[in-house]
Order: sequence, then C-alpha cells, then structure tokens
Amino acid sequence: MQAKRRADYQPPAFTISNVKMDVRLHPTATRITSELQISRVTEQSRHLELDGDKLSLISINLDGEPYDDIEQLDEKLIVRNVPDNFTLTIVNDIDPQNNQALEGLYLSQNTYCTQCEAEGFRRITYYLDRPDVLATFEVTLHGDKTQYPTLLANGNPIARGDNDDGTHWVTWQDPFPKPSYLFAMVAGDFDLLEGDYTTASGKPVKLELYVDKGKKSRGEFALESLKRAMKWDEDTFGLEYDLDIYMIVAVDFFNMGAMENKGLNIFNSKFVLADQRSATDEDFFNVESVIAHEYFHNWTGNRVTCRDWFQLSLKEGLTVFRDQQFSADMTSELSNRIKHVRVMREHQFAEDASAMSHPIRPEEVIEMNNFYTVTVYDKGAEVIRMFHTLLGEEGFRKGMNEYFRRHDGQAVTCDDFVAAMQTATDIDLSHFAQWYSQSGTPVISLTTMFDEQKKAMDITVTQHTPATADQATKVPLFIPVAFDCIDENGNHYTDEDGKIKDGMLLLDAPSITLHFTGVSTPLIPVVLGNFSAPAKVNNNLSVQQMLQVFRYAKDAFNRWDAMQSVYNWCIGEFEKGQGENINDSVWNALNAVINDEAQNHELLGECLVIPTFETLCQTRQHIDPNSLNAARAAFCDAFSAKLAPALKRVFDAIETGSYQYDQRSVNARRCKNVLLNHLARTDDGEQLVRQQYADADNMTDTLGALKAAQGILPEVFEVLMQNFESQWNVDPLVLDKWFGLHATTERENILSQLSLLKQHPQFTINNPNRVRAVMGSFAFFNTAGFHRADGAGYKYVTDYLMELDAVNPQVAARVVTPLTQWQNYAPAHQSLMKAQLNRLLGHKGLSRDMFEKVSKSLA
Ligand code: BAL
Ligand code: ZN
Repeated sequence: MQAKRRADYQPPAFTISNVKMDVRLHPTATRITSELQISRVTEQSRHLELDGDKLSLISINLDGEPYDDIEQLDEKLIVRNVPDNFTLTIVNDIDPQNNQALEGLYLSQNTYCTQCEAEGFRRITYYLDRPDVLATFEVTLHGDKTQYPTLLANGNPIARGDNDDGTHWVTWQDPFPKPSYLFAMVAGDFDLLEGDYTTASGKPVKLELYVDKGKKSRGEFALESLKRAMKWDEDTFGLEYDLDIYMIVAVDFFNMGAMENKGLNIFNSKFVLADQRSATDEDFFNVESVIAHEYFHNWTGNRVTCRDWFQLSLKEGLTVFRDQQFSADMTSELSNRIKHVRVMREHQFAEDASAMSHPIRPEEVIEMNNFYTVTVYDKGAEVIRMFHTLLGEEGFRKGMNEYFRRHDGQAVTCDDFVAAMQTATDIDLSHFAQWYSQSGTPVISLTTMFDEQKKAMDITVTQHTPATADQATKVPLFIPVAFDCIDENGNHYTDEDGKIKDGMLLLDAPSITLHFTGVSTPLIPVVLGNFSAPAKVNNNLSVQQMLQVFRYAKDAFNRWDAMQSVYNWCIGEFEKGQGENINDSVWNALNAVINDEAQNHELLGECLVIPTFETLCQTRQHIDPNSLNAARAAFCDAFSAKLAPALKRVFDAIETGSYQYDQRSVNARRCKNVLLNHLARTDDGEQLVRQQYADADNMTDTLGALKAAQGILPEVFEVLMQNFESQWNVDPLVLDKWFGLHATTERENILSQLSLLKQHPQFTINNPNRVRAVMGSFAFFNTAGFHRADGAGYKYVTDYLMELDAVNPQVAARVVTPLTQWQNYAPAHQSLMKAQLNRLLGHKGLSRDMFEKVSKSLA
C-alpha cells in the first residue's frame, strides 16, 4: 500500500467554489445529487480527478448535459477533457445501514449521522476530498417525517417543507467556505435542549443540543459548558462565534470523541451526557473540555484550516492547548497540568519509543486515520505551550491576532503559524521550529561539580534525543527548561552569568554549563517546572534530595514530580528484591508529607498516586512486565502498611458533603478516593469500601469504591460489581465503566472473563465505546492479563482484532497500539508480541489502517 509524503504536496489543479446537495435518506440506498461549481486552477491536467469510495454512480451531467467521457477507478473518478469553468452534477447512491466503519454517512440506532474527517466525504459523493479545497454548501435533506423529525446540516436553515410521500425536507446554507471534512448531516428523533448566547459584539446565537430521548437532563452541563467556552474565547483571544446557530448532536456510535463540523458538532454521547448519578467528576471535566475543544476549532481549524493532512497539528495541537488553558481557568492549573503530563509520559513517550514514532508534523502517511495520535495532539499542544512560554501571554496573543489577520478563510501550514508567531517576538524561532520536524523524546541530563574550597558549583545541562524508528539522526533542539536550584536548607540560587532568566534556561545548544558561587553544600537542581518542555530528565538525585525538592521547590508541579521520582526509586528497590533499602527515614518523610499536606487535598491527592505501570516503563528498558508489575504491587502493599494510620486520619477528616461539581469538592473527593485505594489494602479496607459504596450519592464515589476493591478485595468486588450491573444494565454508557473495570481486573481467568463480557447483551462489536471499554481497556491497562508469560493475552487480542478489522478498521488500528509497542519489553515478550503481529500481517483482507501500523512495527 502506497504512502503519501508531505514533500510531494501539489496544490489542487481544480477547485470547487459552491456545492448544492440534495440528499434523500434511505437505509440502504440513500440518493445523493450534488451540483458542483468547478474551476481550473492550474494547467497541469485536462482531466478532473475526484475522490470516491464505496459509491454507486448513477449519472453525471456537465453543464446540464449527460457526460460519458469518464473513467471509474478504485477510489477515483476521472472526468476527462473538462472546460475551465463548469457545473458538474453527480448522482450516486450509498448504503448507510451497512456502513460499519462509521466513516461517511451511517445509520446506527435509527439515527443517520456523518463523520467526514479525515477522508469520509468521499464515501458520500465524488469530490475533491482534500482540506485545501474550500466551498460554500447548500444542502437539502429529505427524510421520513415520523422517524426523522430532525434534519440537520451545517450553517443556517433557510427553507423547509413537506413532500407528498410522507417525507419532509429542510434546506441548510453555510455561508462560510469550508473543506469537505467539515461537512455534516444528521437525521433522527431527539430531545432538544435550547439556549441563547449573545456575543461580545451583541450578535444573538441560538444554541441547540440534541440528545437521545429521555436524556435531556443529562445535557444541561454540556450546554452551560458551551456558554463558558464561548465567553472564554472572547475574553482570552477576542474570538466570537460567527453563525446564527450552534448545534451539538450526541450519538452513541462514534469513532472519535467529537467532531467540529461547522455549526453542527457531532459528539460521542460520552462527552455530552453527565449528571451526578451517572457521571464521575472526571466525566464532567471531560465534557467541559471536549465541548470547549470543538467550539475552539471554529477559529483554529474551521476559519483557518490545514492545507494538507500532514499539517494536522496546526489545528489540533493549537486547539488542545487552547482547551487546556480553558480547563485550567475553569478548574485548577496544577491538576490539569499533572493530567496532561501523565498522558505525555504514559502514552506519548511510548509512541516516540515505538515503530509508529513520528514528528508532530508527520512526513509520511499510509492511512491518515492513524495520525490522530498523542504525538500530533498532545505533544503538538506542548509545542504550542512552549511558544506561549517563549512569547509570554501578551506576545502569544499578538501572534495569534496576526495569524488570524493573515489567514482567516485560508488553508495553511505549520510554517505559516510559526511565521505569524515570529512577528510577536525578537527570539529567532527558526531553530525552535525543529520541534515540528524532529520526532522522539529529548532527554535532559544534569551533571554537577562541587568545589568545596571555592564554594562553587558547576551544573552542566546536556540534551540528547535518542534515534527513533523513523529518524536515525537528531539535531539539538531549542528547549525552554524551567530551572531552579536549592540547597539542603531550601535556599534558592541563580547562576552567576545570568543564563537563567526569570527562572528559565533556554537550552539552545547540545549543552550549557551554569556557574554558581557562594555555595557551602552541593546544590540540588530543580528542573522542568510546570513541565516546561516535552522531555525526560536525568537528574541523578538521591531519594533524600528528591524529598528535599518536595519540601522546598517553589513550583507545585516540581513538588508532585519529586514524589513520583521517590516512588519510582522505591519500586526500583523492590524490583531488585531490596525493598528493605526503603529505610525509616524515607517512610518517616512520606508520613510527614501526608501530615503536612493533610489540608491541601489537591496536592496530596495527586502526590499519593503511585506511578502507573505505563509511566514506570518510560524510565526502564527490556522490561519484564510481570516483575515490574509485581514490584509495583509490593511497594503499594508496603506503602499502605507503613502509612496506614496517617492515611486513615486524613481519610476520616475529609468532609465531601452532598454532591457538588466544584473544584473544592472535586479535590476532596479525589483525595478521599486515592486514600481509599491505599486503605483497601489494610485491615479496615473491606468495611471502608462497602461503606463508601453504600453511602455514595454520586458516580465518583461509587466508582472510587469499585476501583479500590478491584484486585485487592476480590469477593467484595464481585458483589459490588453485580449490584452495579443490575442498577445500570439499561444504560450502556454507564455500563462501559463496568465493562472497563472487569477488563482491567488482574485475575487468573481474565481471558474467559473477557469472553463472557463479549457475550453480554449490551456488548456489540459495532459500537466503538463498547469495544474500547472491553478490548481497549484490556490491551492498554491490564498488565498481568495482556502480558501473560505464555503469550495468551497477546493472542486473545490479536484474534479479536482480526474480527474487528473487518468491521471498523479505525478502532481496530487504535486497539492494536499496545502490541506494536513491543520494543521496550524483555526478549521473551518481544518475540511473543511479534509473533502475533506477524499473524495479523498475514491476515487476508487486512485494512490499510492496520497494515500501516502492523507493517511498520515489524519493519
Ligand atoms: N478533528 C477531530 C476531532 C477533534 O480533534 O476535535
Ligand atoms: Zn480537535
């Protein structure tokens, strides 16, 4: 299968200025009539090449006359010898009911909806399906009036009426030229929540949120979140909404989290529906953040879009950064930052270390759906955050203003973004721009030289990016490294030459040496405050020094990170069979942390989370997953046993009260549930877990009790899980939490348990949320089950992927990820994983999505 390369980009030979579409909905033969106004842009070809996939062509007219000088190829339609300007009318049929890949137009649970990003529009009609062709659209949808009372498309509704055959129709007009990936239509029977918003300049906007019948009350939080996002974007970036109406539709069958189609966002219902009984605090957080993310795309993505798909991070990295800033303003800066850093360390660093390693602007792609990755999104957001750090709040806003001034209404590149930002700073950003082209995780190493006589210390900061699967050679990057230095009494120092400015060292060379004077004892470098760059740090601190960093660092992120390093070190001791090296001074210090921070529920809640297996993997090589997992569990046992009285005291003192979703209560619940997790391992565990489950008036605490029991109190877990199932059996979205808990439970018979889950009446291979809850959770997060020494976990996932790939390749290619990340494991596991990848590669009819990931991981 052929890869496309960024370097081969050619502007389109033709463009489409206007589209008039007529859609007659039918489950297996929806008729699309599309009238395209087309002009030649370059003289490079006499023939027009349109994209089309799984379409039944009925007819083609050129300027009103039947036209037969055409050629139909696999996924292309060539219209030969066309004039410079013409109207092409194409009639084709599609089959939404049998569209299980959920790309293009599909029918699920009696709702028609679309997903066109990245290349789904070509499954609706023949088109120049690329983001640099921008057209205005007018769409008329016809559907059965009783079954589909709601007919929606992009823009504003301009006419509606009834047909004689019991169907009705609505015409929608979108005045903003857009690429086809932002096209959307929906037909269904929904409950509607309505709201109003008046923009800063006084324009009234109607807000409409469509949800499944009976779910109206669960949509209120999403609607309020939308208003907060609209206001925030006006206040922060001066950006206002531009259409008269903003619609969001929640559907149960959706590959992605949500989609930013112009004026008609389509959401996975998981990121819309939330109330206290059915949704956790984390769900509420995610709803607000995804609603904001899609809304922010209206400017960063829709008004200014990507020239080609290699530029995806132009809109995604920037929009993730914007939603992160919004969430931090709505909730808390620290817990947001920690959340994002966890994603980077658990998933993005792992991607960098795997065969799928790619820069935030990839160079080569076989299937674009495979590049909606943590690298493009989350590392992309970290790169935008570094712009923000380098330019400052004001400079960043100035750069953004310039970006919109230059490019509103255009399809542009990451280089265009950098050029706009360059206008707002004296720092030469050309070196910094390497972050767009270089893959991999830089490692920042620190070495120190202390001269007791001269009372001087040198600290050398070195950067090195290890080679990645896609790039053998690396260049030094331009890295903003937040830098503090403390002594053992907590005094802060800065370097003699002033290379550290306002707490920031700009590491723009392979290495820089900093000189410190007036130092009586060796200093402790405290680096990468607030995770100032997406890098790893090699700081070689002793456990005592890490504890001093926790005690004295100014930056809360550094303090949290120091605790993570302490735990990492402790787990390392258990791995070596030397758990006894964690002496009383360490346990006493941990005890003091709990007592000293007892009132600071936010920090304590975060600091008491032991690093996950996935995070631990990023600081180890040739991992035996079962030994590391066992060492982590042994440390958790010791932690609970040694610190139980302090943990229990804080647990008892936390008053969460009746449920409120506000930051104070969220912090308190979070801290309490983290404590419960530890206490579950103590003698009080069973009683505390049962009590919390029985008393819970909200899903956060219910789930907190279940998670605490999972793997620790198996009998209690079984009983509570049965109770949960009987309560939520009719609500698949909530039941996904139950599926996920079962799938991540480490137990001997996990594979037969998975088989039972797949036979559950609520499970279906056709729903991506169900598949992710069962097979995704197992493959990504059930360490003991997935990494069984006999390889049965790998085989189980592979067998399932063969089935899933024929149904939904996009989701299958996502779930295969853990298998492709074999590089970090011990040889025995590597060969078992590769054996399954080879089985997949040999599987007949493998999709392009799977082929790309599997073949790269075996190359
Ligand atoms: N554009 C795909 C979904 C999202 O990132 O918003
Ligand atoms: Zn996005």
